[in-house]
Amino acid sequence: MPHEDLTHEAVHRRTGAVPRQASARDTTRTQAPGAEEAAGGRPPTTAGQPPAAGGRTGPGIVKPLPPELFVVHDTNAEMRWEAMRDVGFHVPNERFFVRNHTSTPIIDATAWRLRLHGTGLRNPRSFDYGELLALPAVTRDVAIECAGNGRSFFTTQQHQEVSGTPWRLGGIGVARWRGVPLATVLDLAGLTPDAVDVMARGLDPGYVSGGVDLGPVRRPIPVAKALQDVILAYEMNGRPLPPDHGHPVRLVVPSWIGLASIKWVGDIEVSASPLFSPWNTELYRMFGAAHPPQGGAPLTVRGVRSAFELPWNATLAAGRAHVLHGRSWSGHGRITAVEVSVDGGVTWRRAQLRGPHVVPAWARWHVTWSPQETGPRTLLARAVDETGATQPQRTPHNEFGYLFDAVVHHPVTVVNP
Ligand SMILES: Nc1nc2c(c(=O)[nH]1)N[C@H]1C(S)=C(S)[C@@H](COP(=O)(O)O)O[C@H]1N2
Ligand SMILES: [Mo]
Repeated sequence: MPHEDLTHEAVHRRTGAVPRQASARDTTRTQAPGAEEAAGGRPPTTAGQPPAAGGRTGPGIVKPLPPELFVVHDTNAEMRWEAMRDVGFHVPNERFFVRNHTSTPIIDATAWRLRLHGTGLRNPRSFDYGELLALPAVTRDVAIECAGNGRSFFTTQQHQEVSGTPWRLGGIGVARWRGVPLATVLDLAGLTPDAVDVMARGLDPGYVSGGVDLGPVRRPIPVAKALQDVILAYEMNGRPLPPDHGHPVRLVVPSWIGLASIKWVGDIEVSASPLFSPWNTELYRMFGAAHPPQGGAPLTVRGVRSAFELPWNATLAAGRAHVLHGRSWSGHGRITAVEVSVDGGVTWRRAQLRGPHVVPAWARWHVTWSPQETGPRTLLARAVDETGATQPQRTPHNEFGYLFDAVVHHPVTVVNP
């Protein structure tokens, strides 16, 4: 990409007006320098199954996806919220949602290298797995949530057309991540004062969209965020990262959209000029009538959301007390209050918050409900966080259906016991 283009785009990006098509075209040819090297000289194999007789392929996910725990959407697997009932604060690795642009690569940690390079480093260098594990580690409870979580409600609640995976609310999970602060490895690689962007690249197969290979999943984050709280994680809930969640090493970017938490990291580019990829120009930005004509700024912090730990269309017996459990979360700050309505939003009552609420994770709550009459009901939950951010009745439309934060209408049926 010629330098003038970069400068030009930098100006646009800072004003939230990255030209959509031009930038996508400019970046599609970008190769991941050293991606093969980073994989230890061998291209990783992937979990994508060979096409079956009917030409159908598997989702490219390694772990079992039992239908009582997951809803599979193409290459992705959504967690069923009822699977969190009677489960603790963390989502077990076997139940954690999977969002893959392509398929899970199988990477040999002993041959793996993490290569740091770019104009923002004085001392570009590599780390192998053992070197990374030997560095001082941190452990944090952090949610990873897809920017598209809740997307299906644009259609079902707001009767609007959007494109992308039709998640309900199961595109989120909280795990206890252990790894090395990204700041530590950037420091060891001689981060320069004029570095502005840090872009990790995945070792999964390139993402093909509309017949164009967009290359490996990658998306820059500003140096300030990279130094603040980002982790190069190698453990998830006390176990080595499972293949589907980024083995051997992934980024964990607290409070930001899940895309920023790049899995299967092979190299990290640190640049003294702004970096671009299709994932911060063409994708993961707001487009549509409610947004700037050139598109909104690349998405970062997630909004407020709430979910019941109940099946969709759950049945509940009349004349009994039911404890309705749920969780709420926000990328902006601590959840301070949750209200629940069992009559479609006519009346609301306070839910009881319980247990810890670590800011980049979620808060658990419950209310008791004794329905008397049988028939269909709509349950609603809405949360407020410490910044005053709450859940609106409607989310302004955007073409890709990102960041649906409106109150979700959860259907249940009250039946005779
Ligand atoms: N290399 C790579 N990293 C990736 C992705 C991907 O497809 N490839 N998907 C991203 C998206 S969109 C999300 S929401 C999260 C999902 O993380 P999980 O699959 O561990 O739940 O990973 C992110 N990191
Ligand atoms: Mo995502």
